[in-house]
Amino acid sequence: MVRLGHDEAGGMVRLGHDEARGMVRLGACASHAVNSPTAKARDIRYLLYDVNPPEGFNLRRDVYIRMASLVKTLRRDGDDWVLVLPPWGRLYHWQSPDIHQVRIPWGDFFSLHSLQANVPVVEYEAFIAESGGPFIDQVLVLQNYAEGWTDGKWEEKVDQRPCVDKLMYSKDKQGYYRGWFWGYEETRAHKVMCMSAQGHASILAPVLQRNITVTSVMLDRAETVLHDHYAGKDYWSTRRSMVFAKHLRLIGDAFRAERLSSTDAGDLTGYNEDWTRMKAELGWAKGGTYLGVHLRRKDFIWGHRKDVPSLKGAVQKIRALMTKHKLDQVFVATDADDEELEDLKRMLPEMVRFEPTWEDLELHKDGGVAIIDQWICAHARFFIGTSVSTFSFRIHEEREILGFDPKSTYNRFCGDEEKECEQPTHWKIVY
Ligand SMILES: Nc1nc2c(ncn2[C@@H]2O[C@H](COP(=O)(O)OP(=O)(O)O)[C@@H](O)[C@H]2O)c(=O)[nH]1
Ligand SMILES: [Mg+2]
Repeated sequence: MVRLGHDEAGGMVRLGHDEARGMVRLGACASHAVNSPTAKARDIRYLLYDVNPPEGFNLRRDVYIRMASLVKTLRRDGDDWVLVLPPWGRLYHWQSPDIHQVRIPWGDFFSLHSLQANVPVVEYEAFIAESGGPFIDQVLVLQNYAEGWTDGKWEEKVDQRPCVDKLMYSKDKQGYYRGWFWGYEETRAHKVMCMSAQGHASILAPVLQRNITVTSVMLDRAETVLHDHYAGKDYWSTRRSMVFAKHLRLIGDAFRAERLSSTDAGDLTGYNEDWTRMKAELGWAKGGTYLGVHLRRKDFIWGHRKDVPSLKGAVQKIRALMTKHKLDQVFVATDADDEELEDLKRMLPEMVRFEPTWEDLELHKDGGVAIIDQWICAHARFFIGTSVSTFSFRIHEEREILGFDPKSTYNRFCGDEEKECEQPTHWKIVY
């Protein structure tokens, strides 16, 4: 049985990167650069990372924020660290048949230019080209402490330790380590070791700056370390920089206009391509005249979770919300299987869904379609999501960025028998 964990609270124009690497910078101060001890060039170093295989798309987006924060910490003092974007693929939920879903670059889903304006990043293939081949100097497999929290006392710490779980890397005949490496079979690592870590992402900074001196370091099981400061200014800068790729936003916008009569001008959801200038006042955005719904099913119902409604319960809530907010349109994003989907269509015939053709799916993949669903939900007048779904959480954030009244965003379905149905927390953007 796969563990589908959700430890949310618990992580390209290269901005400044090309300059710092030599030419421009040295050129500017050539007169004293060569001999002056104070003009020591910063070495370029690469931070790679990967996440526990069963984790889904939206928790991985959260881990990116933790790693971006670590890179910012590393860059503050010492070398010219660059974050290498782990290619997407082999995700548990991405099961559309006959579609090749591995080695997908970040640029297919996100605006690299926007990511770059937050922290220097490169795609994995660019890393291979720049660093001279598919080699990673050192892999650190992060893990918890075998002994747990000693004396029930929480403290931040990091230590090299024997591997707790079976190592997912093995030595080849030449002595290199082979592993998954995002489906890049030719990639090899020179060294692998396990590291017990307990605390926020930046506790790794001293280790990476002092104990390890090689150029490229990969943190595997990067979700082990927590956010440096969840929902703080730095968290939000990174989150705001995760602008969806323009082609996906355009598809979502065209769908909104055609099927839901929703436009940015009419709904006050204007978007600035430059996220650093996007600062919408809360309550400003009105959204299209539809109810946005994220109804998470599959593994969320298999365990008979008490906080997830039956289909019937969900439809009752949807109808109640449509009446209350005087909305006659409803957009539904869901991962329901075919059987549930048929039931849902019967109970809620007016529901609008984004249904990709096979060609759409081949082109944009399950990840792109998920983003389009999120984008459309993010523009609804009122949104309701599913309890502790990171897919729903990312929609909350997107609506916060667009400037919706929090009352229209932080809502979730309750289980049919759920007594105390606590609603999601409002995380306000810190600019
Ligand atoms: N297109 C689409 N995919 C969904 C939807 N809900 C779930 N999924 C898929 O299922 C995955 C859910 O995993 P994850 O992103 O980890 O979110 P979580 O498990 O809900 O916290 C998503 O990444 C999608 O691939 C939905 O409403 N629309
Ligand atoms: Mg998940």
